[in-house]
Amino acid sequence: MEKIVILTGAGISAESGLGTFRGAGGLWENHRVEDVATPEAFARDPALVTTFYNQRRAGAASAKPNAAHAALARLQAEYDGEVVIVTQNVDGLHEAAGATVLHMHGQLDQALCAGCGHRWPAPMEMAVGEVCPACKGPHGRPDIVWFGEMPYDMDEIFGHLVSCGLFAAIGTSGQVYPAAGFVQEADAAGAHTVELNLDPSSVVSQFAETRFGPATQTVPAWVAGLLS
Ligand code: BV8
Repeated sequence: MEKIVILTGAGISAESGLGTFRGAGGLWENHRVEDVATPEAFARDPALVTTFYNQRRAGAASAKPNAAHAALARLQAEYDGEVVIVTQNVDGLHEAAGATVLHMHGQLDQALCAGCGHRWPAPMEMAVGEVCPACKGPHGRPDIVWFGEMPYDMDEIFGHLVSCGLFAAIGTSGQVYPAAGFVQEADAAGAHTVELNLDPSSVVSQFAETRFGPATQTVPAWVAGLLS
């Protein structure tokens, strides 16, 4: 069966209680996320950025996967072809539902050493100047891809986009690149494209099919159709 590639965004975790970036909750303590999620912000005010991620990590740790995460894990388990899930989200809800995902923007429960590149499980509360367990330098940072930084796994992701038969984007506003450009790649490779969203994204016109509504309703129905 044809390979399915699925891109998820903050909207799939909204019904698990985690805020989205550009909805009403798109601000954090009156900061635009774009202004906090940058290497410049971290260099300028490491305490502000460290607190931002400590709060996000605590929120994500207490959140539970919802029916949409569960439906995608079911699709991966039962579909008799490859199902590749690429998430822009930094929470661990896809894994908690039993799915395997590519975290193109990193993940909250991982720490990265800006000095030696070592990665380790992030403590719930990271300190400014978190000591790296490998090089012992005070260079620990959240293992998150900030604006202006190169997302992870891009070669692997593009390899999937050009060889899939079906591409779906779920709960993403289509405002951040390169993720927002994935639909164009898949479409150019001849895949069928579908957007599942609460509201139309900025790139909705590039999708062959759209399904509107909350992810906990649209995703299980979509998966049931694929598996029937
Ligand atoms: C890169 C981690 C190049 C952080 C994130 C001008 C200046 C500078 C840069 C740029 C520029 N123009 C373009 C760029 C590039 C930039 C970019 O695209 N900027 C935008 C703002 C214009 N991109 C980058 O910088 C990327 N890197 O380009 O590198 C490069 C090249 C060579 C060498 C080096 C570098 C890196 C971008 C990654 C940034 N990190 N996340 C963190 O999480 O703290 S981005 C962050 O926002 C998220 O991860 C996500 O990816 C992104 C978008 O958010 P969404 O997931 O779409 O969520 P959003 O709130 O926007 O939308 C929610 C959606 O859900 C809505 O559609 C809503 O309707 C829907 N929804 C809500 N509830 C529900 C629902 N749907 C269903 N059910 C519901 N219940």
